[in-house]
Amino acid sequence: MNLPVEEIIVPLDFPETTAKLKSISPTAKVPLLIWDGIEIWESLAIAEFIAEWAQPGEVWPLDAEARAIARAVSSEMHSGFQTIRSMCSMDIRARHPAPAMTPALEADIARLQTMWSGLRAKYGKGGPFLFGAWSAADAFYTPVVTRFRTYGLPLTGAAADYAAAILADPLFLKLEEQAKAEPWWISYGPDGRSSGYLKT
Ligand SMILES: N[C@@H](CCC(=O)N[C@@H](CS)C(=O)NCC(=O)O)C(=O)O
Repeated sequence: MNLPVEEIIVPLDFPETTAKLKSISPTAKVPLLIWDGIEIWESLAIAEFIAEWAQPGEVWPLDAEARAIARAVSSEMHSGFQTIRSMCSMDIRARHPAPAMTPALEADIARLQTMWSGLRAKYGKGGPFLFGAWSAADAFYTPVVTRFRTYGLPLTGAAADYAAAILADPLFLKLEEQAKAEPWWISYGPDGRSSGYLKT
């Protein structure tokens, strides 16, 4: 699609982060898309806004059933998976030991295993992504895939193949390069989060 966008990156977890976010975003959170003076917050709303401009099939699957399911699993991500999100913060370039397994974390992992393998089996014939060709559902699940790698969490079969396909995708590899080039570090420990700039 190659939309002409300019990125403003706000490093999270610094003392000045909230003030910076408040100065550009009504919710003091990212992502936020500003397009022709319209401010759109919330990742799902951003995906829908872009889908209205894109060619059919570029953002959501072409098939009506697959499109409805893609929206359902994207909403499920948007509002759920609180345990894996809070216990395994996204950190593309780091590798951490897996946190101690709890029933809630186990349940998140089991649901992702079942969802990804089920979608691949039912809708995945035309390519390596959840609905075959890339869709916004993959954008919602890419951060989750990276958590499986960062924390060495278990995945098997078609779900593991899906995660591998995401991590080998050229667009993800570009994102990973950008993450590796970030000049700051963030650490999550028992005493909370700390951050700083790497020495050059
Ligand atoms: N429901 C929102 C969630 C936005 C959100 O929680 N963003 C986090 C980063 S993933 C954030 O900006 N946090 C601000 C902070 O940690 O100071 C969406 O999907 O867009």
